[in-house]
Amino acid sequence: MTNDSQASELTDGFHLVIEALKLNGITNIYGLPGIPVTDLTRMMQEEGMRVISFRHEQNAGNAAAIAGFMTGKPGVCLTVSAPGFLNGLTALANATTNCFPMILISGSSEREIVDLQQGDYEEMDQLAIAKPLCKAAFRVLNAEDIGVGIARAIRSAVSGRPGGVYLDLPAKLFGQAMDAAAGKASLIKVVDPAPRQIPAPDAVKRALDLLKSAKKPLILLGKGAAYAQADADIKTLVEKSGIPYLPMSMAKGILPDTHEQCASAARSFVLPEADVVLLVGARLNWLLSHGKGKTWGGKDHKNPGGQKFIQIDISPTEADSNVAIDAPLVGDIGSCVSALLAGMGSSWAKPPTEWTSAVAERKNKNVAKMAETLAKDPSPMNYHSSLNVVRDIIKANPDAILVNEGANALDFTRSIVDMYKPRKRLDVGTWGVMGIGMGFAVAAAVESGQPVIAIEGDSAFGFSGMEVETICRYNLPVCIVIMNNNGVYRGDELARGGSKDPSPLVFVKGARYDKLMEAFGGVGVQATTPAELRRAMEDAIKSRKPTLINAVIDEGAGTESGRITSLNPTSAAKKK
Ligand code: OXT
Ligand code: ADP
Ligand code: MG
Repeated sequence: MTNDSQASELTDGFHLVIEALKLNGITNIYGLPGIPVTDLTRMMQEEGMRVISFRHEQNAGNAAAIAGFMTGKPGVCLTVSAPGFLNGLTALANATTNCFPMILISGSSEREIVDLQQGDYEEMDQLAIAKPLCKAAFRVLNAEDIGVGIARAIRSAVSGRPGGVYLDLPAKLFGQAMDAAAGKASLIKVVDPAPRQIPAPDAVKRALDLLKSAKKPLILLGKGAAYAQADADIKTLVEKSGIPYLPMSMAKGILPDTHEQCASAARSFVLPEADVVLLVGARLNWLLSHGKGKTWGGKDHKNPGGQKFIQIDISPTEADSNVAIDAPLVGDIGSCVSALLAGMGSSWAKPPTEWTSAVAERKNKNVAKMAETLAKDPSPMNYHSSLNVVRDIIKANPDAILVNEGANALDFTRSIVDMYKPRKRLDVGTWGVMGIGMGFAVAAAVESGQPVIAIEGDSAFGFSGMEVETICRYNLPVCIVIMNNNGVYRGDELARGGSKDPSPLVFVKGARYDKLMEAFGGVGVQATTPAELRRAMEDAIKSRKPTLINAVIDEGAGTESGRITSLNPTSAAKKK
């Protein structure tokens, strides 16, 4: 046989990347094309992948990250080199901070030119820059290593504590040819990418003994509990134990917020009063005042309140990061919760009624107070009267996904709008970052097919607003409601020092964000009353047409930084 007759079929880097992703069930790509990945996006589409092309990489990255949170599979963002890569990096870092599994795949310039700093097109040592901002970072130089590179990226993103992973693919890799059969054989289908981690029996016993000893126990559910998709067992744990529970923002809906054991409306009562707190996928970071200080009944911000903590977390080093954890339970939430359930047996004693009645009393008082405020109909609308409408719409459409960002627009929505199902509330998360809105909304619609309602502060919306074109282009069932108060926190602030410029905190008054949606063929509505808002939201849900409602809010209704005013340095200094 001559060499010619043996000529084998060839494949290349482009196709190996595509096949490796598809082999691992990854079919949605969030990205932005350009050198050197333009053809990759075309070929991905040709090969049956869904490529969602954005207007800015940060939004594509946020979309990938939240797709990871929603599905438990890594969301993939694809960017061009240097500037595109950097635009995607904020989302990668945010994914890592929030424990969302995501892979940022970026094209890059040629190693030999970058390393000698000879000024290549979009030259940058991307791998080195990404490393401190993600769980793991890899570069693939040879086509035969693509399978390993993608397998390592997937495993790193979803195993243990989930997070962001960077995968660097230099331009030259894509065109590299190799024997097709050898190429196929080099790909890896990752087996058991997020292995269960079973907690040790003695740790389970320690946790149960502590929980049993409690007079005023509390369960705190975090977004790790939502991510873990152990919804049925978590519900059983809460109900079987009879313990009041408090959901963190993105854990709302694991059990319906209307559940009788939900203590959201008694938050500032239960935290300092509880004696034993079971943390399920929630960190004692700033959102929980680091487990100490007045929030927990401590004397001042340096002192804990004397609670004992049980912490379920997949990361063994999370325990003791802020205060002592008396019973760490290391493992995946599904396995830990089912081990607790098994250990509780059939005769678990519910908490003393003095405790559950006290919680119920405080809760009912706050719920009644809230109902009174929600019933008011001021003109102009305020956060309460407009969000009362959103509350009804979500109640009627519990499968809809709620995306939420802003300061007042965030905090009021969290406390006013009840959630009924898990992983339906997606928001600014651990960093309180603005700019997640449209990326999250796009991915939520793409991944779930459900209607998406994005409640956006007018400032928050500005960070990703251009993606309304993306929403229209893909005809996604997204209804954006801009809580338009003409500014950051408030719209009524005046300039200082006799300046002719506006205050740094205000925007153009009476802006018509609805026109922005109309520019791309979507539905734009101006709403100045709750009735107008309700009609527009109902139409949007029914029609599934991209819709933007400019909800005009009293520009003086908000407070500085919403509920976290005390974190501003001037307020913090005053308190000392
Ligand atoms: O118990 P009490 O009495 O205390 O009452 C509580 C509950 O019991 C009660 N409650 C209820 N009552 C009755 N019924 C029910 N169902 C119920 N549920 C609750 O309500 C209260 C409050 O409850 P909550 O919310 O649970 O409790 P609390 O004490 O607030 O919880 C504490 C926290 C810390 C857990 C919570 O506050 C929280 O999760 N906060 C998150 C805050 C956050 O992340 N904020 C976003 C960042 S702010 C700032 O940084 C902004 N920036 C700067 C910037 C950022 N972030 N990013 C980037 C990239 N660049 C710049 C900017 C630019 S915000 C912002 C824009 C702001 O302007 P916008 O126009 O967008 O928005 P507007 O403000 O609307 O103008
Ligand atoms: P929240 O902001 O809602 O309080 P955090 O992001 O602070 O939540 O905490 C989430 C925690 O959940 C992280 O410490 C993370 O390690 C943990 N976690 C995520 N997924 C799992 C899982 N499957 N099993 C156990 N712990 C998990
Ligand atoms: Mg605003």
